[in-house]
Parts: sequence; C-alpha cells; structure tokens
Amino acid sequence: MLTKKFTVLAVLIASSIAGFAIHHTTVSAESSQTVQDVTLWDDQIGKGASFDTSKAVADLSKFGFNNKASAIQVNNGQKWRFYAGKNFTGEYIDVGPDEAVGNIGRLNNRISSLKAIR
Ligand SMILES: [Ca+2]
Repeated sequence: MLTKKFTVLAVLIASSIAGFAIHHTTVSAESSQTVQDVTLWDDQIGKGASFDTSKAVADLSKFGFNNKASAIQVNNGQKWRFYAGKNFTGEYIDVGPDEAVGNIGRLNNRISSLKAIR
C-alpha cells in the first residue's frame, strides 16, 4: 500500500512539473512576439520617441503621437497606409512590406492615422 501511495504522489509531482514546463513555454512564445508590426519614430529609425502597434490606429492623438512621426518601420509582410487625417483620411503614404523609411517627406510630422491595407 505504501508503494502505491508513493507512486500516486510521484505522478502528481510529475504532472505539476509538466504543467509548469508547458506554461513556461507559452510565456516564452509570447515574449518573442514583442516586435510589433509597425513602429513610428519621432526622429529617425531607432532614435528618439517611438510608437508601436500591430493594429489600425484611427487617431494617434489618443496615444500622444499625433503629427509626430518622421520615420516609419514596417516589420511584417503587409503594406501599411499612413494618413495625414484622422480616421484614415487625407493625404497618405504607403510603407512596407518589411520596409523602413527614414524620411517620410511631405508627411513629416503630419501622420494622424494608419492601417494595414493588404
Ligand atoms: Ca517628428
């Protein structure tokens, strides 16, 4: 009987360890996705304040980044459109897939919304 009890205990401990291992793996997978789809830079690529998103943003002022972007980095396989107006209106430029533009020209300090277009 003692042996049987010990076996049950050992199985319980083993499943706890396995559970921890699975949980740990999940956490690692999440942390490897911290690079978001788009990064806007206030100054240059890799310099100064930046704003990251993987979702469309209809109004950058909600994130304190309206009319600030001067450089744009698209980190995924999509093309993104960056608009001078809120709610995806007005002049725009397209960046991506997987492209960094260090000087966004006429829309410098004028970007107010952005979304992936394909
Ligand atoms: Ca700027």
